[in-house]
Parts: sequence; C-alpha cells; structure tokens
Amino acid sequence: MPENLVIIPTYNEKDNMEAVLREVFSLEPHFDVLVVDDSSPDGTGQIVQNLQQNYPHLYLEVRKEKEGLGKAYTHGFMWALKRNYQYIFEMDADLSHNPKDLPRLLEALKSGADVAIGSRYSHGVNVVNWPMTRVLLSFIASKYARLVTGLPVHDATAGFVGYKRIVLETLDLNQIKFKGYGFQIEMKYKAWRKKFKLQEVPIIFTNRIAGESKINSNILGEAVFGILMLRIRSIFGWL
Ligand SMILES: Nc1nc2c(ncn2[C@@H]2O[C@H](COP(=O)(O)OP(=O)(O)O)[C@@H](O)[C@H]2O)c(=O)[nH]1
Ligand SMILES: [Mg+2]
Repeated sequence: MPENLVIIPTYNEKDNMEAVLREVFSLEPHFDVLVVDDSSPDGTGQIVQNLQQNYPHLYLEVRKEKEGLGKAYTHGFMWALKRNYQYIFEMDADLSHNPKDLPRLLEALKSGADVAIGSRYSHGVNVVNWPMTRVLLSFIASKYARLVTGLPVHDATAGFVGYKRIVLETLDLNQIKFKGYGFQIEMKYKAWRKKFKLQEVPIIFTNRIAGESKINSNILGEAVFGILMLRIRSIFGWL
C-alpha cells in the first residue's frame, strides 16, 4: 500500500500539470499525488482528469471556489489522514519546487525529522530567476516570522514541506487560520510548539516558467498581521 503522498494545490496551472506529474511519477521511491483544484477557470481539473488515465496513483479533489492555499492544503491533509499515508508532502504545481528533491525530504523524515522543510535560505539564498523584489519579500518575511515568533527556521514561508502523519494528526487542522502564504508559517510554528522536530533540507527554488503567481497584497497583509496574532495568541495560551 503506498505510503507517500504529494499534495499539489492548483489554481490555473494548466500548462504545468503534465510536466510536474510526469516528474513525480518517474521518481524512485514512488509517491502518490493528490491535486486539490479550486475549480480553476483554465480547465486544470479537466487536464488532471485526463491524466488520471495514464497515472493510476493520481487523485483529484475539486473544490467549488478559490479559497486560498491554506484551505486547499487542509482539505488535502484530511483526505490523506482518512487513508493510509505515512509521509505527506506539500509542493507547488509550477515546478519551482523540483520534484527530484522529494526523496531527500522523505529521507529526512525517515531519519528522525517530523517536518522536513525544503529550505531556500539555510545556506545563503538559493533562488533562481525570481525578481529581486520577490526574493527580498520572501527573505524578509522569513526573518520577520523568526524574529516575532522565535521559530528556529531560516525559510519560514517555505511551501515545499514533508510531514510525518503524526504531525498532521496532532495539529487541529480545523483551527488553521491563514488562507494564503501565512499558512506555511502557521503550520511550522504550530508543529514546533507541539515539540515536533523540524529539519531544513537545502533546495534550489526556481521561478515558474509557465502560468502566473497568485501572490497579492491581501495575502501579504494577512501574513504580516497574522504572524503577530500567532505570537499574541501563543502568549495567552490560546494556541
Ligand atoms: N487550490 C488552490 N491552489 C492555489 C491557490 N492559490 C495558489 N494556489 C496554488 O498554490 C501553489 C503556489 O502558488 P503560486 O502562485 O505558485 O505562489 P508563488 O510560488 O508564491 O508565487 C501553486 O501550485 C498554485 O497553483 C488557491 O486559492 N487554491
Ligand atoms: Mg509558485
């Protein structure tokens, strides 16, 4: 029975699906894939459905509306927990995260980590082709999150992450507050507070070639204020 699952949230990723799925399904060891699509208007869901004919271990969950990365992932986590998966991964559809790094994240989980973080900033800044503004934003967001929360991680906003099943079973997924990128910080912070072992695995992040980024100022605002709220809630023991 397959025990590794990669969850890929999608919104308008039609030009990336075939390539990313081909890469994941050519890996050794094997990873199942769950795509969580928020009814992308560009037909990403339909493309994934067609590809299911080639890939028996490809699953698709379609959600009615675009509700952000956080909701798509918690939906995927709950789906995974209803099944037998032991190692559950988050990965973007856009090939910014190299699927070939998945076995290294898995190795980290198998050799003691509870959360394996594909990290851009554990050894310098390993980002290729991102506009300087975006690199700075991401780097400063990580520093800010670390400063405010004490989370001992260089890449707090990383979205290429592996979890042991027990971590997702322990966190109250219905209580995950963030919708956008702050979600990534919230997950790591809550896992750390529960004393799970976080380990950064160095990766190289490459800007997407196809499709568009979904980042916007709402997502950023949520992250800036939300991180403060995370800290305040934890001070009062509300976490
Ligand atoms: N299901 C779902 N996926 C989303 C949503 N927003 C972004 N994504 C996906 O989440 C991943 C990361 O988003 P992306 O736009 O690449 O962000 P960036 O890499 O930070 O610029 C991609 O696979 C997106 O398609 C959303 O609202 N719903
Ligand atoms: Mg991306």
